[in-house]
Amino acid sequence: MEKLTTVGSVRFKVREARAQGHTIGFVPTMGALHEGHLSLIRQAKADGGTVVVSVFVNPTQFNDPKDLEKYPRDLARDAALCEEAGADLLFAPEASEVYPEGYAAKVLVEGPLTRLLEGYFRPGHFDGVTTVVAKLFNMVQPDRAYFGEKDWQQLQVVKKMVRDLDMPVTVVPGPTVREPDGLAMSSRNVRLSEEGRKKAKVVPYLLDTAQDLLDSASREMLTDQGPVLRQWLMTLLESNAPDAKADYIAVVDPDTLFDVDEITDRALVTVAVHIDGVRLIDNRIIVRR
Ligand code: PAJ
Repeated sequence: MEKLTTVGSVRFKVREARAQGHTIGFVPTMGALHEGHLSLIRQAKADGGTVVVSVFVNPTQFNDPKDLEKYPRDLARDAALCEEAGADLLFAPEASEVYPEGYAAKVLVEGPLTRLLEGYFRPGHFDGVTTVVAKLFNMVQPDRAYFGEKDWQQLQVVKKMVRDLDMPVTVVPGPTVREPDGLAMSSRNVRLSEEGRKKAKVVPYLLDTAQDLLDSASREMLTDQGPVLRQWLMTLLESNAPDAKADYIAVVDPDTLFDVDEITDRALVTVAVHIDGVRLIDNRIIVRR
């Protein structure tokens, strides 16, 4: 695996790989790699061709400067993990390479998809994500780019950007990887205290319970299961983790992210909860049976 830091060098290496007849799979990350990231790299590897991984803690997507400052960074460890998972090229540019002095362009997806949920609670976040992902796509020019379902809304926003701007890349989703107790892997989990880590189990518990609740709502022929479920889950959070604070618990259409009332086939349950000073997000598809 080769480590690259400049746009010029990544372009050169990608061009070389293409000349050898390889397609390009790309996994953008902010580092602090865990099994969630590594599963995307392995997925990319399994699809064949050359696999490029980027590690770049993108300053423009952090709406909270403290969050950016506290973001864990360990490039040597990340490089070793990338190599082990099968990456061919690691692209880890400095902030000045991505946003040189005087940089002024932005790529935005407008509308409810970026205003709802994460967009509401983290203003400007998705503008930073779409700008950096568009730039990374231009730098790497991948055939396929892999994004985790853990960040469901991000995945939908990136798909929309690609569709609306006719970007020649296929967005490939990867399933959420979880700890043995169900907590979704996240670079922020290391910030949880021992106590907080135990409390965090409430998040996957809520998502699992959501399916059971939908099953009983259907048996009782309840209508408006969306708002009913949301209320039940809110109550469940309050009783199981009284000091946790939910930014949102929502039952939405998986594509548009609009609240759903009647669940006719499937819905996405998505949550953002502050536990022990750490903001955790997670989601799960539930199905009407
Ligand atoms: P980051 O949080 O490092 O995540 C990189 C990729 O890994 C994203 O596609 C994310 O959805 C995926 N991922 C994270 N945790 C996962 C898990 N438990 N299971 C499966 N996939 C998981 O998301 C970003 O970085 C940035 O916004 C980025 C797209 C790199 C733009 O800066």
